[in-house]
Amino acid sequence: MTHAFDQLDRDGYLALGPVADAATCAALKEEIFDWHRRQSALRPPISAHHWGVHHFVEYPHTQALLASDWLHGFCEGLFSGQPWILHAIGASINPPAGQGAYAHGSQWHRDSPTYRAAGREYIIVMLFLDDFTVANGCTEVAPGTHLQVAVPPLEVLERDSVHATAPRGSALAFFPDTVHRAGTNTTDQFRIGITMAITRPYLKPLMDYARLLGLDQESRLSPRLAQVLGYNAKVPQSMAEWNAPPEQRFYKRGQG
Ligand SMILES: O=C(O)CCC(=O)C(=O)O
Repeated sequence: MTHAFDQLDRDGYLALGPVADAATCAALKEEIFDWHRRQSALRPPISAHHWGVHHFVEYPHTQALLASDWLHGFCEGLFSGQPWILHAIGASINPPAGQGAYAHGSQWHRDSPTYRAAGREYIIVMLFLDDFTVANGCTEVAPGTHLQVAVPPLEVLERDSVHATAPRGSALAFFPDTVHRAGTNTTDQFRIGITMAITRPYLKPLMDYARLLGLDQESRLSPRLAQVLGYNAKVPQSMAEWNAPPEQRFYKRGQG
């Protein structure tokens, strides 16, 4: 894996896989669709075709993904054995042309507004739930852009970018500074991936997953999943929480 991490450091992205079988991919899609239905009922539509789906961590296959050996093996190597947490999880849904655009993803962009020179404290891992092809708008990455402070001009991105084509069940890791986009989906089928943003615990996550699931749910989770969902890196909200005994501390020792 050392060689692979060298490649990641150099290019800003790394193909992983295959890491998940077809049944797992199908089950993860069902969880995304169910969450999308539930969330759509709870919020006013942002647009007629709003495909943003985030934070579906209560589902069993999603939890199994977050606790999977392949993800842990990868992160363990990348972060040199230091702990890490989920910063955000979302579905990257690239609809067929005419069924709305995946507005954020289809523009060249970085996932973090703060340029951090590809330090090994933040990584994006995307699991492909469909075959990713040029025709269905696979992810496109611009190699080496994580090492450049400024985003290169459009013509350079278009010239140098690489199509991350791979079969369903494969994964792609890239730094948040690596400029990328979702391609245009010219098929009549949705193209779906799960994007996990993963960081060292001292970076503020986009969602407080421990409180989203419930602080009282920790005993139902494996120690590995509790770590990933931030139960060991919670921010106290009161002096009583701050003064908790060591074994109940909110931000536990060793989180960095
Ligand atoms: O869906 C893709 O291929 C890219 C996803 C993406 O760019 C993002 O979610 O930031």
